[in-house]
Amino acid sequence: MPSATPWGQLPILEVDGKQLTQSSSISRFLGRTFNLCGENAWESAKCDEYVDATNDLINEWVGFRFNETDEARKAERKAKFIAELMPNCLQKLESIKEKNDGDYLVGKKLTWADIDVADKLQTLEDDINPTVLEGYPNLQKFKNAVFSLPRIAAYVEKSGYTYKGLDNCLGKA
Ligand SMILES: N[C@@H](CCC(=O)N[C@@H](CS)C(=O)NCC(=O)O)C(=O)O
Repeated sequence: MPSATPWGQLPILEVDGKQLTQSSSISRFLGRTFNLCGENAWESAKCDEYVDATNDLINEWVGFRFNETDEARKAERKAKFIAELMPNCLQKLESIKEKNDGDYLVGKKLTWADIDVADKLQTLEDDINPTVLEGYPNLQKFKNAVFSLPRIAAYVEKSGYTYKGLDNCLGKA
């Protein structure tokens, strides 16, 4: 049966009757539209770097969490994720944040990468363990700064959005 979506997947953003898919493409488009790509081409590229690097981590999380069907392999991949892949990535982000003054990852202003990465950190807290950011004080501060932005806080409050929420939707909680 032909898919109802362009690539057979969600999310989809619809703008003026046109469809855009792929979460990072959607986020980057919104970043450009709302001037959240940093002050210059370099800052824009650093946004891409941080989002792509954390996509690698999250793709592995999706791999064992949702796609892996062999239970032994799932447990093995999850253990490696918790012991190695996630702490390596969090440590790198911690030092990136430590070196950048202010609240955000790139430059002095909020970028789409901040929203993307803060959301991924929230996903890890929701799905792996609420304590995953312990030992990463700069990341905790960063995530809180993003989620305290009034319009983001209002959105989270209204939607009740977390990945636990997604599991509830899928009947897996
Ligand atoms: N690379 C894609 C991955 C999207 C993806 O995996 N979407 C899942 C839901 S989160 C999906 O629609 N899967 C199809 C299905 O479950 O039938 C993106 O970042 O948007």
